Amino acid sequence: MKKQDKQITRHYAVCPHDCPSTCALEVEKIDHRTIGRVHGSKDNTYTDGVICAKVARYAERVHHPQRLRTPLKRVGAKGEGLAAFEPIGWDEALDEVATRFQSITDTYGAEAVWPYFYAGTMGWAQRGAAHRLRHALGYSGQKETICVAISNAGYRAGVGAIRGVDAREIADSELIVVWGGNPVHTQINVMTHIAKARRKGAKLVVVDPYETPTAKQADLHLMLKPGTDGALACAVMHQILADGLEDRDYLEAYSDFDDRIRAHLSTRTPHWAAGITGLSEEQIIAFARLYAETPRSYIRLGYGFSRSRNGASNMHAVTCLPTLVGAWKYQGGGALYSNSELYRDLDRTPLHGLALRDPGVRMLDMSRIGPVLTGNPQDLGDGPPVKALFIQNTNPVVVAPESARVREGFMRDDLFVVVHEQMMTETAAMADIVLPATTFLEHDDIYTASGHTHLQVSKAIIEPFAEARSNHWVVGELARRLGVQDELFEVGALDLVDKALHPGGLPSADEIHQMGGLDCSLAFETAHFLDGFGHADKRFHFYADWRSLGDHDGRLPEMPDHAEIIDEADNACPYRLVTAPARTFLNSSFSETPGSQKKEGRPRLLIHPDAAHTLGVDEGDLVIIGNGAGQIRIHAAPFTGLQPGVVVVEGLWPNSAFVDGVGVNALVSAEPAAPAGGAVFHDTKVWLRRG
Ligand SMILES: Nc1nc2c(c(=O)[nH]1)N[C@H]1C(S)=C(S)[C@@H](COP(=O)(O)OP(=O)(O)OC[C@H]3O[C@@H](n4cnc5c(=O)[nH]c(N)nc54)[C@H](O)[C@@H]3O)O[C@H]1N2
Ligand SMILES: Nc1nc2c(c(=O)[nH]1)N[C@H]1C(S)=C(S)[C@@H](COP(=O)(O)OP(=O)(O)OC[C@H]3O[C@@H](n4cnc5c(=O)[nH]c(N)nc54)[C@H](O)[C@@H]3O)O[C@H]1N2
Ligand code: SF4
Ligand SMILES: [Mo]
Repeated sequence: MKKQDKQITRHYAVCPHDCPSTCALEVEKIDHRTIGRVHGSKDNTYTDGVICAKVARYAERVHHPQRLRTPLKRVGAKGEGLAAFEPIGWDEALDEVATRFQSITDTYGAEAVWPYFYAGTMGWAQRGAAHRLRHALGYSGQKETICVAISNAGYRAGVGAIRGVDAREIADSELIVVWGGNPVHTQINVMTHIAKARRKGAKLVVVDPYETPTAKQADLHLMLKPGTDGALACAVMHQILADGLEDRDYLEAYSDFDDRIRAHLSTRTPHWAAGITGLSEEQIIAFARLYAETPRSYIRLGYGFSRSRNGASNMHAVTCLPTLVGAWKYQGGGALYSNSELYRDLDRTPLHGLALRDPGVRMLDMSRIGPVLTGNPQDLGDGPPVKALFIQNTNPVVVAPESARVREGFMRDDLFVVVHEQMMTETAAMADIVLPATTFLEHDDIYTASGHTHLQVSKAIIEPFAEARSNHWVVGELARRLGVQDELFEVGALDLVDKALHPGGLPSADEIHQMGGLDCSLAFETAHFLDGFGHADKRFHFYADWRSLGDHDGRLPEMPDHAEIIDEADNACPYRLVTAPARTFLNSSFSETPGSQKKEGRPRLLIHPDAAHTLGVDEGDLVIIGNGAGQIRIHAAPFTGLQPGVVVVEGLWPNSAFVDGVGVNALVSAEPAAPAGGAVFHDTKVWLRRG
């Protein structure tokens, strides 16, 4: 044993990234500033000792030579990176931010300031910091549409609540259907539990437009066209009804299924769906029979398949399946999309500063940050233009749709931008003031999980790097300078967490930390909806009430169906583009770490060999991908695992990683999906040309 190894201690922590797995971690601490390897905790029955490779080598990220060390003020041009900035002190930085926010408020009104955050950390105290500042000062609101708005609406339409069957039950399933998600990339722990079931003989079906590493492992891969899951689900239901395999007693007791739905589905044949999905009738029928004849069937619903204009309707159609066959009744049966409503007892009021909120303040759609910053009147409503941005935990210059417009907005000379970050991201490079942020290893927080059932508290393991400070601290300092007097800004992060735990009778933050997490799983009856679904009538709804979920234009079909509102390929744009998550990035995070860069290589266009042949391109040749919104250049990677009309770019790479410095979100539309907004990252028609 090396001398140094003796000093290594192991500490419990929680992965803060926007990943449904929210893993319980064991972090090797080398000294008060340094970590070693990160491991999955064996004590947490969902994590079960397994984590992804990118977080296992977190030392690469937390000790990255380019971590931001001090506050910075931009003295050079926007977008040029570190060289355009000079270090300043915290007081000078915070004073300047407060002065500018105040003068903008005095001139244009408080709504001209827009705190903008997302999912860099999922911890409630740090992530909610921007909300607390917003509500205390009447700054513009943020419609949170970039990730779960579409999928939440689709799941709620049928089930009536955002929770599902405990994923640990997958071990007892006989059939697992991974629908529209790629857990090998995006939440590895699902695969751990699937492996347990498969050792007992369970089958795996994957529904995905390309042959992902998850699909590679499947017994059956349904490689459909993007945006056509509603058609597939309807044809499966058609076949189940035609074969008489539906659970009539269950439907009667637990749903609003009736003859009108039956008659509607009788027209949604496998032949009809084959034409829409590009699958064969035989595949659809085989899947329908396998599904209906396996009682313990568990559908793990991904987010991916909801990121289309018709995504909510597709999500709803798929949730009808376990209801039609009564799979919800069985151990290891039913479905899970997200458990985010399991943690009802955690009080959001202090975490988001809701008691300070003025409901009259305007809301701006975060997915439309491009149109918002470029002054689109429909987006701004009757409020002022956005004159200042305060950004924490997100990298919109890379991750948001219509990135050319996002960039144009950030380039405005009259926009004052503050970015609180760990790294010099492409968003930070556009800022006037950059503030250095701590990582989860340097601050405290509480985490809920969408993929499992534990509430967890994580505490700092090492000292803050250089002058890095937490979101909570920064917001507290700004609030004080802006004259806010409220204890939410004065207490420590875990005191704030305690304020959220106490009203619901939950243990304290310290206690939850000591326990290594609190399992909030529900009793079988409730988790499986045997005591009723989430709607007032306690039934599952085959009839979706989209209006109540925000669809005032009637864009979505009431019954499960294929809604023809996607960006359908045509002569001018004959291909459909999917921009799926890469395995060793997490959204735009980790694209700076050497391990991830080595694994991912460079941005690649996955394209069917026949399509590549038509274009006259081979492996490594340049291709231009374009549509009405813009064009990008990228290297081709011919790949047989997709339909010839579909192409895939995995990411999220920085825009600068692309040949012309223009990234994939330049092609993605910011048109809000029905019923209530949401970014349509996988719903894009494009043309291709040899580059
Ligand atoms: N490694 C890694 N992990 C991540 C992330 C990451 O970027 N990288 N992102 C994190 C975040 S923020 C989230 S929200 C989750 C998302 O996790 P997932 O639930 O996996 O959803 P997505 O990652 O959006 O999409 C995954 C899959 O959806 C497929 N897909 C796209 N369109 C369709 C469609 O129309 N129908 C069907 N059936 N499938 C479709 C894509 O081909 C892709 O394989 O993952 C988290 N985990
Ligand atoms: N083309 C395409 N675009 C997508 C997607 C896709 O599938 N395809 N997925 C979309 C989805 S699902 C999502 S959720 C969004 C997510 O997009 P983002 O929310 O931007 O996600 P990240 O890139 O993981 O995190 C952003 C930044 O947060 C910083 N950060 C982490 N922790 C902290 C902290 O404690 N404090 C501060 N101040 N900063 C911190 C990180 O350094 C990182 O640069 O991207 C979306 N964009
Ligand atoms: S990114 Fe996801 S899989 Fe990886 S450690 Fe974090 S929660 Fe676990
Ligand atoms: Mo997300």
